[in-house]
Amino acid sequence: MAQKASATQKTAAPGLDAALARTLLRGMVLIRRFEEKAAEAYALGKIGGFLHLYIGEEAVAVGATSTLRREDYAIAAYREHGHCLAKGADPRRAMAELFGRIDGLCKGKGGSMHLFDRTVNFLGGHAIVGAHLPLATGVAFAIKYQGGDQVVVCYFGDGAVPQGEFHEAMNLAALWKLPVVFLCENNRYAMGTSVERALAETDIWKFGRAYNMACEPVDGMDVLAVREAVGRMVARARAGEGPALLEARTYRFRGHSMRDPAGAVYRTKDEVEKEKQRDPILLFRDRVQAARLLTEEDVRRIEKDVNDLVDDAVAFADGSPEPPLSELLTDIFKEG
Ligand SMILES: Cc1ncc(C[n+]2csc(CCOP(=O)(O)OP(=O)(O)O)c2C)c(N)n1
Ligand SMILES: [Mg+2]
Repeated sequence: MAQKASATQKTAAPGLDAALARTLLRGMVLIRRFEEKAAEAYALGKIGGFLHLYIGEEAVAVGATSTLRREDYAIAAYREHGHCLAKGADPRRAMAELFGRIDGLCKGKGGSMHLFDRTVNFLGGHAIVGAHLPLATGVAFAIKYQGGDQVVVCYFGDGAVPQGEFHEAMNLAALWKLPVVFLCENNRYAMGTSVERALAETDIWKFGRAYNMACEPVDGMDVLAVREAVGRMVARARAGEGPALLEARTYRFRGHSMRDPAGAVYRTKDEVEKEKQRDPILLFRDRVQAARLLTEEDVRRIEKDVNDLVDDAVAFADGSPEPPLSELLTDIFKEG
């Protein structure tokens, strides 16, 4: 009995039970492992083009998605493997897309920056910084126009904030009370440019005030904090109370892309090491173990299951053929 009481106390998160702890931990471990394997495959020349890793930021996509229904929408920029997997995409088809193979989510024609999965309402994967924010507002407009009750979560980086599209999208969303949650992943850099060098106001959440929308910062390394904040904003949006801007403070442990593997030119070693102490997976793992929601054995099993799943995804991608020449002119928008 005494043990039970102390376990409840240490949980310190209302509604967190073993099943939810498992789901959140597994979701983050899956993204981490998927990307570690993708980095290996990239080094082996199996993935062409760019590859931007989300490692370090997993708590944002997993915490946010845990508040969504399957029919809700998510839309993201080009560092989107995590958001796509969190929304429920099949890791095999996601990996095959990175490999440029026919069984990929977009038949191998989109690649790493253009994952898209209509079956789970994941709307991309957008490589032009800031360009998907007006799309998110447009989707939210369509939902309202059609009388639906879905919500859109729009992930974007700090690098999109000085863009005009950010402000246009926020203004219309607020003016028309649209069901969209703008979720800025502030990892403090846009390629090699720090937010201090790019933004007149570095507390990004405060831009929400200018557009009369709910806004606040949230610890992006704490999956439960993200879940709590996004959950509240999603509930408001679903109830017709309009959009929100959240600033998740996070950090990418790797460089901008595989062409800048460590991001060592514009960040100090000390800074990176300090941030790694706040690894969202380790923090959450320790927390749920301390609260006795999961045992060490449970954690090991989750890691093993995920490793097997990702190995299988790589084998699937490897075995999938390249798109045939006949696919060259399909899926292309053409008027008239
Ligand atoms: C309109 C536009 N300008 C410039 C670029 C080149 N570019 C690619 S990624 C990037 C940085 C974006 O940083 P951020 O939005 O913070 O996302 P993060 O990479 O940190 O996830 C830039 C400037 C681009 N893709 N689109
Ligand atoms: Mg950034």
